[in-house]
Formats: sequence, C-alpha cells, structure tokens
Amino acid sequence: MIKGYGGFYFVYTPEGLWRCSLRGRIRHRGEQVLVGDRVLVRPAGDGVGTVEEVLPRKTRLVRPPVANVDQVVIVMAAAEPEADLYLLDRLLVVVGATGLEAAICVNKVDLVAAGGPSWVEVYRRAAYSVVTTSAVTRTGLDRLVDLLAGKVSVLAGPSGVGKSSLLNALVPGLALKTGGISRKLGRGRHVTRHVELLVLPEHGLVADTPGFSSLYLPVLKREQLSELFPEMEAYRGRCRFAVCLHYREPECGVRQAVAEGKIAPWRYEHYVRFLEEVMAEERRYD
Ligand SMILES: Nc1nc2c(ncn2[C@@H]2O[C@H](COP(=O)(O)OP(=O)(O)OP(=O)(O)O)[C@@H](O)[C@H]2O)c(=O)[nH]1
Ligand SMILES: [Mg+2]
Ligand SMILES: [Zn+2]
Repeated sequence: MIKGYGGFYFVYTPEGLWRCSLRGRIRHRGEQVLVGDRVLVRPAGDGVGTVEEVLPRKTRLVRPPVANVDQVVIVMAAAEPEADLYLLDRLLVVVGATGLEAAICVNKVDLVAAGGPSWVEVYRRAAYSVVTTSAVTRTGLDRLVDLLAGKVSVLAGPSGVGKSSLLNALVPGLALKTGGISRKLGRGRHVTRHVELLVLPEHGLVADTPGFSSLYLPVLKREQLSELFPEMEAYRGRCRFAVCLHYREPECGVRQAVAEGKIAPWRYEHYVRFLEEVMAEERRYD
C-alpha cells in the first residue's frame, strides 16, 4: 500500500496502481493498514479492488508511519544549509538502533569544490554507503537510483537540504513542493503529515518526509552505543578493559585512536554526548 487518500488505499501491483477499499473483516478487527504494508488484493475490475489481508510486517516505523522500510537515507547538504554533523550522527545512531540500514546522501555538491566536503570521507571509511548528488546538475543521481532500487526507503534530514528536489529529479512528472514552502508547514506540530511512497522508475519505493522526527535515542544500553560507531570496532581490542565505554577508562584503544587522528574528533565528541545521555536515561529508571 503506497498511499491512503479519501478513504481509499492505493496499492501498487504488477498491473499498476489499484484503488482499493478495505474488506469489512479488516476494518472490524480495527486493523490498520499502513503505508508500506504488503497486502493481498482481490480484483474488482478496472484498477479497483479490495484489500483482503495485511501480510506480516518486517519493520514498522512510528514517525513517519511506514511499514517494511529497508533503509533510511539521511540527506545532508554540502552547503546551504551547512551540514549538521551532530544531527547526522544522531540520526545514524537512531536508525542503526532501530535495526534499519542507514545510508547518507550529500546533496548540493554543485555548490562546493569537486570531490565534495572533506567530512564525507570519514563516513565512507566508517563503511556507510555515501552518495554525493546535485538535484540541479543531476550529478550522482544514477548512484542514488542504485541505492534506492528494489528497496523501501525513507528520506530523512533537515529542512532545505533538497529531499523533495531529489525526488522530483528522479521521478518524471512528480511535482513535490520545494524551496522551503514545506519547511514552515512541516515544523508545525498540528499539520497533518501526509506520508506516501513514491514509485521510482527502477522499482524502488521511497517516502519523502518533512524530516525524521523521532530523534530520541531508542532505549539503548551504554555498552551498545559504540557498536553504532562502526569505525571504533577496529580499536576496541586495544582497550585494557574487556568492557570499555571508551569514556574515562585508562588505556582505551578508541581514545588512543582519536588522539592519533584515526577517528574523527567530532564523531568521538558526539559519541560521548550520546553516551552521557544514555547513562542519564539509565539512572532515571534505576
Ligand atoms: N544548488 C542546489 N540547490 C538545490 C539542490 N537541491 C535542492 N536545492 C534547492 O534547495 C532548496 C530546498 O530544497 P527542497 O527540495 O525543498 O528541500 P527539502 O529537503 O525537501 O526541505 P523540506 O521539505 O523543508 O524538508 C530549494 O530552493 C531547492 O531549489 C541542489 O542539488 N543544488
Ligand atoms: Mg521537502
Ligand atoms: Zn575503550
């Protein structure tokens, strides 16, 4: 199911988009049909049908409410607005802890020198998939298409980085509002957030969102946090303590790597901020 509208459920089928109503049985059970749900549809002729059954969900995001998401693509701008690496790291942790794949798209590379911003390499070396794009010059769009192909993805990231512009560039005929118009609306807490999955020409499904609002760190144990910083993995074995938070412990391989410039200073700083947050949260529930 890719969108709900006017009491109908629009289902993407191999034969095109079908407008469906819900079988009474589903409605009576109070079962919800979410965008992203895989459903069984009984045809009623001419692009119309009934949703007979909702298949079990692989995953379920709460905000935005989308089922069966495979990956979250975090979009940041190379400039205008300057990339917010704290937000990026926070989103990477939130997405990783939710058990979804995280990928990074650095848009607006037309505004900076060739090669893109230097921080991009840090994330590539940490083994994240990173694509650099421009919705204006269309640089890198083929790689973004590859990243989205065959998957259910959600775009996330701050306002104004070009999420809607990128989708407009990928889907001929699509005319999502761009240019900060949605910014003002998207921030208001009472505005209905309309979620829909767009069908990409290469069979990917992708949702544009006004931003990934679930910025709370999910319930994490303090020892788990460093697993969400993949570049720390290589140095963990050098810590004196088997269970090391890489915080104030002596002879810590991770802190050593930061001191030697092998781990980016801001990544470690953000790690410490998240760690302190997780620890404060744990104390609250003690
Ligand atoms: N130079 C340049 N400008 C871009 C690019 N992509 C988008 N823009 C511009 O950036 C502004 C914001 O783009 P949007 O696509 O509305 O950004 P968004 O991420 O969807 O923002 P929200 O919907 O508010 O979350 C618009 O004025 C776009 O024309 C790009 O690759 N290069
Ligand atoms: Mg937008
Ligand atoms: Zn350590």
